[in-house]
Amino acid sequence: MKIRGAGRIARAAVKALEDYGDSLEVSGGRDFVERVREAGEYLKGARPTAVSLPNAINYVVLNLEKEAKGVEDVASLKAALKKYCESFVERSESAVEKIGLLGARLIEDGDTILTHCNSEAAISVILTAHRQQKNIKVFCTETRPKGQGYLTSSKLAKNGVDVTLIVDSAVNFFIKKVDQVVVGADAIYVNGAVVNKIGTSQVALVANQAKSRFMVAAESYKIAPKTFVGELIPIEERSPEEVVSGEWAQENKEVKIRNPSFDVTPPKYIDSIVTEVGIFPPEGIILLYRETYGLS
Ligand code: RUB
Repeated sequence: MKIRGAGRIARAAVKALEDYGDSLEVSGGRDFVERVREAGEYLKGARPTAVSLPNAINYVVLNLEKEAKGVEDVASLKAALKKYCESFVERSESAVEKIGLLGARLIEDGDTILTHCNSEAAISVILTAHRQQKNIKVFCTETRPKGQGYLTSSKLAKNGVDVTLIVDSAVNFFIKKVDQVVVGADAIYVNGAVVNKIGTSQVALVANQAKSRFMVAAESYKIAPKTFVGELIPIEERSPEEVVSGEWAQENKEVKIRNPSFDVTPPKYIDSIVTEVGIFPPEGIILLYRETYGLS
């Protein structure tokens, strides 16, 4: 939890893989690739829900494997690993900028926006609209239990945006004032359902009822390819200590505490998924999947 947000998690993982590869002392190319592959598998276990993490590792490792065929010189494989890690990081950072530009097109002057959690991509949309002189107001949910909304509201306010911090349970109270919800994603199902911070689906339900638009801002590498064959994305469950103090838990041992960190918002509650390669209705994500993974 020192590194939060699916995009940052993916970039941190490939940087760790690059450092690990650089520090490896091995005798041959095959050994090098094998050790990098193993380290990649280990890193993938760090955060089970953010599919950006395995997608980033796979991008680097598969490209390294291709380049490594017949190459035994470790120095040139280290250089290849560095090249692919850096190209992922660059692609990821530029995606956030492009999403900002595309998403801001859907924000109108005078709009009131609501965001949940702390998403670089969602913040990019909001800040781009603000920089384009659109007069916007933003509600940020607190995002219990980790309070990522404090980070988001602080960042937006420091950039001059008119921000109001609210508790998560106040979303329905304020929704009538909200023109558009903007959130990020940890993973996207091929059918356009979106996995994001716990509470996102509740916000979506409320927004749908109030006829507020619902935008997801997410890099294309958050599409989870395994969902094409019906696999589900695991939902990370964190420590009860994030929810209550140790002292309270001790005094109330009979109370069970659950702390799932993410939930799934069905496509019917989503108006647009803004990626760096275009804006899609949730039903259109399958096209992006086909383009990326080459299925005919
Ligand atoms: C963060 C979270 C974010 C997404 C998207 O959860 O749910 O909305 O990861 O973020 P946590 P980004 O704090 O538990 O990691 O757009 O930055 O990838």
